[in-house]
Amino acid sequence: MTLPRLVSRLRSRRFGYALAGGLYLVASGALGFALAQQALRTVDQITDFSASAASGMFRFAPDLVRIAPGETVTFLNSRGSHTVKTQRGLWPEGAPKVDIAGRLRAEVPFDQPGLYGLICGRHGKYGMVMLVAVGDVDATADDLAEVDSFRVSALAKAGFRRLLSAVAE
Ligand SMILES: [Cu+2]
Repeated sequence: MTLPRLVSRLRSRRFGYALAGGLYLVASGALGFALAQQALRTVDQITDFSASAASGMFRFAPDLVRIAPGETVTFLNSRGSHTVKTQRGLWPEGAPKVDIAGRLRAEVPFDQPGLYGLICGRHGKYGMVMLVAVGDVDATADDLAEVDSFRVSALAKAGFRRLLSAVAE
């Protein structure tokens, strides 16, 4: 083998490694992003007896999810005591209601833009509520005022006000 040919072969191998390394980084980055996005859309229902307050003992994690229309949220652990239910008064008109109970995993597509309030049937009284914001929506002062009329506990109202404030204009 001539020297120039050897050099060119080494070069191409090095280039090959670099290319493979680059592709690996891109692929793992894309996978990491996809997993992170999926994690953001997975809501766990938590019972944590080490929490100091009841509102922390029973909670949705995360309790605020922002997604694009048509995306799906996966709800985990609606078995046993936790449920996931539509909060009347905080739901886009005509959007299908959510009522999850007795399921380890439930996938819910949210097609219509808007603000979706969800409450645990058992622990809503302790403030176990959450909000799904679909599309480019912000809560208005009217949305916040509307919370007063909800037939839920003071802790649940406080939870909805906190979540709506977080997505306020
Ligand atoms: Cu619950």
